[in-house]
Parts: sequence; structure tokens; C-alpha cells
Amino acid sequence: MALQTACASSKEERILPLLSPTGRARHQQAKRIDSIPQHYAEMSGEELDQRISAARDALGERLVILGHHYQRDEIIKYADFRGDSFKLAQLAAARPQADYIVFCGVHFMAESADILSGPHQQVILPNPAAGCSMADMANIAEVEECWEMLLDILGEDAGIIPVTYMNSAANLKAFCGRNGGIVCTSSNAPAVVKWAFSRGKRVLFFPDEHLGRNTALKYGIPEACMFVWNPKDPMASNTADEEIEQAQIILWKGYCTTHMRFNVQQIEKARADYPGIKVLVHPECRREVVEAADLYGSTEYIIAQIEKAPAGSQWAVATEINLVHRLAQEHPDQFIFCLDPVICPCSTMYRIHPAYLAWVLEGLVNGEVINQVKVDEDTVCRAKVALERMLAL
Ligand code: CIZ
Repeated sequence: MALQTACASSKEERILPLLSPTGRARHQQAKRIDSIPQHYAEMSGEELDQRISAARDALGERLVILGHHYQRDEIIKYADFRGDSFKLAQLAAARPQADYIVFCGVHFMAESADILSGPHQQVILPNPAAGCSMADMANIAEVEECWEMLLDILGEDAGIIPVTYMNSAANLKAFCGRNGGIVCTSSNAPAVVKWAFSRGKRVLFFPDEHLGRNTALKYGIPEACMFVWNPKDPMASNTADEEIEQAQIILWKGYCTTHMRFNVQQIEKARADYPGIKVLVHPECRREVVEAADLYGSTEYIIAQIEKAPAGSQWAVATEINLVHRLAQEHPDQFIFCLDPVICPCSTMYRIHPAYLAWVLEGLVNGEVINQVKVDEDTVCRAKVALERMLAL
């Protein structure tokens, strides 16, 4: 896919001001409001169903509804397409006839769809409070501060390549675009890290420490050459100059609350209860969980493994519960369960309730765009640079 990359100033800017505590506060994530007209909140499931279906019919081809794999069934049933964040953003771009892209997922995903979609398309996130706790663990002020401190410690020929996970705000993708960096997904992280090391001496990987570590280990970097950067205590890194100098990869201390729930004891129990079972986990899980599993990979990889497995296969899966339940329903000839018996759904994905979907769709029918996600032009342009580097791999 060819992306437009002529930004206002194409020059890569590496030096950024070190932000004062007030500067940091100014750059904090804007609070996203979770509000809905009372009468929608009080509607029955049947009424919401009828209203959503009627609004979809009325909007026809002008509307595309995208549903992330982690969405609940009551939402997924309305999705024209299902996928991971990146696949959905690409699908949005491939539907130019749709004026409205209603993204049933979380905020960074709607931003990515806005970046990749056409200028005539409007992206809507039914509930703006559906953020991603991991994405919110890195904000632009903290990343700029970290960058500046690393350059101070390592000097101007530090050779650091910033790599941001798809699960990050648009302004962090733009940061990578203007600092020689790149975006990765959980599917292509190994190829992205290889690309980064072909251009620089070190990688700054954010916001997921675990995806970064698991990918670096696969690439052959030992744990001793990794440094964990704590954005909540950046000054602590000032006393770690030597460790930073020796580090090949600097891992941002961020994590996915859902994938952090899985542990090795659960794997041992699954194997004891069901001898021969295959354990399939997501790379956002901790290192020891990934190492103890039979297979690991992105959401799309997990789905592909189960889709191609023969009847009678048994799987203990470590990822979001809605996806695991749906896989079990769609493959009744296989035995599939979630490795954590008491897991809750991803709480931010869960904020997309049918009441919000009905509200925004009826708004569109009445000519009102509610809860639009719009990324400013300069950010779009620079984020596309980082995305284009990834797409070229
Ligand atoms: O990017 C996504 O959609 C997520 C949350 C994970 C994955 O592995 O695809």
C-alpha cells in the first residue's frame, strides 16, 4: 500500500525539549468523556437491536462497521469486518465508498483507521472512553523526555531507533516517523526489530515491555543487554548510565493488563488436566509464559492455528476471553478454553456497548457525527512515514 509522506517539514527532528513537570502534565492524555443520552442507556437489548439494524439499513454502503476480535458478541454480530487493529485499519482504507467508519475497538485503533483512511471518510469510536490501558502507559511527553535523556547519556551517535507498537497513540507513531523509527504489530515485530538493527545500534521499544523482550530474545539479544525504562521514575535511569550504554534494547515499562494475568502455573495445570493439550499464547504475555507455551503469536496467528487444526485438537489459549469463547463456539469439533479460568474481558474494549452503537448510528442517520476521532494533519503525515516503513518490509 502506497502512503503519502510529504509532511509540512520533511526534515527529521531529533532534538526535542526536555519537558518540565508542567510540560509533562500538559501532554498527558486528554480525558475522554464516557457519556450517553439517558434514554439510550435505558433501552432494552431488543430495542437496541432493532434500532441498530434499522440505522445500518438506512445508511447502507455509506457505513462500514469494524469489529475488533476482542469485542463482545452483541457488537461483533453487527461488524462488516472482524480483525486485529492493523487489519481493520487497512480494511477501512479499502472501503472508499464508506463515508462513515464506525470502529468498534479502542481509541488508538480508531486513530490508525483515521490515518489510513481517505480525507472524505469520518471515523467514529462509539464510546470515546474506550482507551487502551497499555497504549496510555506511554504518552508523548514521557517518550520525548526518555529520548532526550538517552541522547544525553549516549551522546549524539547513540544510534537509537524508536519502535512503537501499533497499540500506541498517533502522536507516538508520528514521533517514530520523525526520528527515523517505525511501527510494529505483534505479527511483524521480529522483522521490524531486524530492520531497526540494520539502521542503528540500539532500539527504544514502547509501550509494551513484554512484546519488546520476547521479540528481542527471538532476535538473539540476551536479557543482560536489555534495559527497562520506567517512565514514572525517569531520574532512576540517571544512575544507570553503564547499563544503558551496554543495552541493545531499551524496553518501556508498559504492559497489557489482560495478558499479564497468565502464568506458568496455569500452563502446568492445563497440561496435568489435559495431557497432550497445546498451549497457545500471545507475545504480550511475560517471557516465562511465552517460553513455557507450545506456540505463541499475534491474535491473527492464534486464530490461524486453530482454523487449520484438525478436529479433536485441544487448546489452552492465553488471550482475551471474548476471542477465546468465540473460537470455541466456531470450532465445536475442537476443545478450546482460556488458560485463566477467571479472566475478565478487556475492560476498555467492553466499553463499546450496543447502546453506544445505536446512539452514534442514529446520529449518522440524522446527519450528526457523534464521537468522531480525528488526527491532525501533521501527525497523520509523520505517523504515515513510520507506518510506510513497516509496510515496506
Ligand atoms: O493489535 C491488535 O489488534 C491486538 C490488540 C493484538 C494483536 O495481536 O493483534
